[in-house]
Amino acid sequence: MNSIITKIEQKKRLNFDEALKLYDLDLFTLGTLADNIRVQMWGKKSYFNINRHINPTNVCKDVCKFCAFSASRKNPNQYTMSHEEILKIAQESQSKGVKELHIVSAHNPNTGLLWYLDIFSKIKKEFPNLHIKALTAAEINFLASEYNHSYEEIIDMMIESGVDSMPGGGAEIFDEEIRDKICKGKVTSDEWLQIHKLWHKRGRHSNATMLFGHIEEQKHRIDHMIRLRDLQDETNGFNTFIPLVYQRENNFLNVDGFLSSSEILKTMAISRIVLDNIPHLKAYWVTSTINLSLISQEFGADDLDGTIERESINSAAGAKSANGMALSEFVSLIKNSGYEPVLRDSLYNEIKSY
Ligand code: V47
Repeated sequence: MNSIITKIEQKKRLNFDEALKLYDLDLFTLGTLADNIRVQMWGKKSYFNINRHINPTNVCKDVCKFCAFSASRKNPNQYTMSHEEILKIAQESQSKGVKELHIVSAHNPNTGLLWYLDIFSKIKKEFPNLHIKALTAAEINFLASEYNHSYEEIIDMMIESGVDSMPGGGAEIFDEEIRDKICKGKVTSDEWLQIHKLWHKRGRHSNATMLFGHIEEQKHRIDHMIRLRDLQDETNGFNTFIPLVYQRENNFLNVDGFLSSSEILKTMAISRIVLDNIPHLKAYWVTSTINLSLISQEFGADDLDGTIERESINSAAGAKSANGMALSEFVSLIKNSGYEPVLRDSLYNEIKSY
């Protein structure tokens, strides 16, 4: 173990076996190693943005077992928003100071391709200052296969319609055996990585998530991180890594028990150490809880996402995030935890320090 610690201190890259061994370290040693990296990169700054999540439809062709958001036997309330409804939300958001719209839908085969894409041009035309972070690689894969387009064609249409960056959703866990058990039929791991690669090749940025705390093992998380690290070496297009803690209510996965907080913090810290080429690590308070996200700042995380305003995907599965958080509360929570809240834009340009 000492040789692994020395490697980390000398900023040398860890291989799969070394990274997996980090789970054997005690929490505080691991936290200190990750915190040293975080402080060297970002000092005591904790980034966030003022954002609004919009989930325009929950009608979905795919059946991911962990998902409580899509309309199904467990959630019979189907909805699909009109463009007018979405524009109204964009209008309200802008007037409240929102800087980013995070727009992610289910895979609805009934709307047509233009319903998905035209809304972005309409938003850009009326609200050119709002950053549009939209369409996961899973949605791009769905649109490409449903409407007979290549990934490149869908990506070009997104750019023409005004999408600025891509969110990190749909990555789940890359290991093919686990992926088959939790979301068979959806975008494959290679396809997810290929779509982000093509997006990065257009000079655009994206994020990457990892859904953990369900049926995967520690080795699958490390494998996931290393596949992302390999792609980042090629493209340098990922801004942020976001470990999402699995929420277990109202879905078909039947996982008993939650991950322990120390396992979540260890995974945060290991992510910071292993992903030496992805600049930011997000503690997404929606799935980690706000308290654990604040503690995660000492375990490598430098970003707490944002105020969110509305959230449907994780709150459907039990997260306490349906109504977001007030800006003043968010800022004082970060300050009171000993960090410097820094309002950022979607590409991490600093707007204001509190
Ligand atoms: O891809 C679905 C996850 C993701 C559950 O890019 C669940 O900045 C936990 O990707 N328990 C969507 N997670 C959210 C997402 C995201 C969130 C915040 C910021 C960014 C970003 C991206 O939510 C899905 C899926 O992995 N999810 N069900 C669940 N039961």
